[in-house]
Amino acid sequence: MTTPTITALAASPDGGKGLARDTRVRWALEEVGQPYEVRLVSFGAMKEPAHLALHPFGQIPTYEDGDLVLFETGSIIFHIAQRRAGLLPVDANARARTITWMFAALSSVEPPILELANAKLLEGDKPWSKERLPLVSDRARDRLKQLSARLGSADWLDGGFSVGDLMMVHVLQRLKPSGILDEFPNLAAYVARGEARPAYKRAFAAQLTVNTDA
Ligand code: GTB
Repeated sequence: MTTPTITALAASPDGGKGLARDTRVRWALEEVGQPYEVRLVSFGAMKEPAHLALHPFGQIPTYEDGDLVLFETGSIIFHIAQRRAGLLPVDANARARTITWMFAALSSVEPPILELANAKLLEGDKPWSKERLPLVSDRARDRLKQLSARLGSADWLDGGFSVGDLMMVHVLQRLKPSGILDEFPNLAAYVARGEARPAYKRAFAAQLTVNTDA
């Protein structure tokens, strides 16, 4: 087996809070015990032909393993989970449900959270921003209410910890500064459970080193 290489930002705008998406890929690799290498790229280099050949949208992370080049964290993490044991259940139906949660994190939960982050970061200075923000916050809140109801008092979304939880926890982390996550104590505890995993701690520490070794 070769050692895969992922790309990450040379300097993440969050200064090492683990919110850039290489962290979720690092976490998956740590969970399955797969050693990996990291190539750091600047915002400028991501838009250059060499990186665009790996990632059509000029983003990180990418994943290279021999002849295989992948982009999109959903695809990368699914590939990692399929290759090595630990993140996907063996039972076929449980596996299908886990994959469903991974898609749910990316397709149904991440978009309203990103919308809120963008409304604050990119549109905060627009004259209509103040009026729009409550609507965008409520959309994220509504989705979390539904997720909270489904999680209930369970530790994880479907049985034991899986790639569905890994993706969901990383997606939810982005909401922390808004205070909305804390409105749902079971979801806040769910995120804290994910962050307490040794594999997460290793992934977090690795990205932090990049962002503090200037
Ligand atoms: N759908 C893609 C995936 O899941 O892989 C999205 C990838 C993506 O958006 N990557 C970002 C990127 O390359 C890096 S994470 N952006 C550059 C661009 O689009 O030109 C970026 C990031 C930084 C900081 C925070 N934060 O502070 O909250 C969150 C995310």
